[in-house]
Amino acid sequence: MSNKITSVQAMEILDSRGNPTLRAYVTLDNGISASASVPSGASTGENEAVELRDGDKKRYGGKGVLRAVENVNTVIASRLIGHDPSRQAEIDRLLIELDGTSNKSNLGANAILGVSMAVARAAAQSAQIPLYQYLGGAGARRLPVPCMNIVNGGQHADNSVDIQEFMAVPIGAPSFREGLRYVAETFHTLKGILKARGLATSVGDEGGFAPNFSSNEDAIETILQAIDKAGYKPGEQIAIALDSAASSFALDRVGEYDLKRSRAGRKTSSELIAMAGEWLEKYPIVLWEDPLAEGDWEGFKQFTAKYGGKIEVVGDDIFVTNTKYIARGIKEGTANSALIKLNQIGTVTETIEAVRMCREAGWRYFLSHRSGETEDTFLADFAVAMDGGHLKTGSASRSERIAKYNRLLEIEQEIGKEALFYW
Ligand code: 2PG
Ligand code: MG
Repeated sequence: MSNKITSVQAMEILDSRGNPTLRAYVTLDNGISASASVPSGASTGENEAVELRDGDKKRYGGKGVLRAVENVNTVIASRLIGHDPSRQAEIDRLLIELDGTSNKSNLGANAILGVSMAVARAAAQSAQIPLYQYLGGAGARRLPVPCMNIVNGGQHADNSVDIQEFMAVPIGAPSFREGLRYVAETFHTLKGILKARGLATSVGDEGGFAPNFSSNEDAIETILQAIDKAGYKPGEQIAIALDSAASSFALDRVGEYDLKRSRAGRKTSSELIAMAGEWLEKYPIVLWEDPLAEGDWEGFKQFTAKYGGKIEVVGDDIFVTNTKYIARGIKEGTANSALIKLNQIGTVTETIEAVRMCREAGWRYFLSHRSGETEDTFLADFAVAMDGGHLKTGSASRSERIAKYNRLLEIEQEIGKEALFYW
């Protein structure tokens, strides 16, 4: 029996940085009601779908989202009422048409995505199946390897580190639960090492430590030390993944960079690529996201030609979860994987399309949170549904990150013996 949407509403809430974001509510004629909250990035790609902000400096420094809330309560609500929530693709198409722009700047990607996710949740609840199964089908049983961001730098911290994210990846763990334990223990051990060195143990936006290391390499070497001290074999049980977020240290001229924070100086794309080669020789790195900036398609291509046979090369800012840019990347050999963030593109259906494109090209795809998050756990279910085998959702601190890990533990328990987990 099909159900109908009877109400669509939104409100302004706060994200993990204390900035306003949008929560949407969808109610059905069978009494079911579901909500979803939208995350927000700091190191955003230029071509991301547009978050609609009020710009009224008297409220939250202009970051309020009351206009986006209003768009949900009026235009969006009147268009969706009466529709069947299980027709996700149709609903997302209506939302895209209603907005009428290519980057969702009219109604706001925050307004559109909140509703799109809440619709999926309401439909799953109506079908009485968990969200990961509703979106992923009966075969959805692979838990993602948690790439835990235990050191934060770049735009996510005020420290001496240029690379934005240093992740510990439990490649040798037998299950999600054990993998999470491996990297959480490494996080705690790292804290002890930092303390002993007199370095700060306060955390950055994604919950990783953010001390002033003497260099980017020092951060990696200290993490390797922590892995070892926690009782794990670096490279065998726990490997390293990096997100350079290189757009954040790129100069205006494409192909030129300045590693200012660590005082490593200016570098060209070729020099950055050569430096990466040295690190790949020395350190057990299995994945490298945004090693070059979003405009540096040529540098990306060279990086992938050199190292793509050995590691996963992920494009984030350069592809922005948009099939238009992913298609170009596939054609040009720009990377071999795409980062997937729901709010970069703005609807559930378009995000699934991006995943499908990667899969069909034999690429990997890496599911991701944003640096500004909420307690919403949609991402956890979505990662299992998309069957990508890995995700990043922050460190072993800050409840907005832990909420996703806890939901994944729950899903693993629910799937039971049938659960799969492998790198
Ligand atoms: C990234 C993300 C998430 P932000 O660069 O991959 O870690 O950061 O949400 O700030 O864009
Ligand atoms: Mg990134």
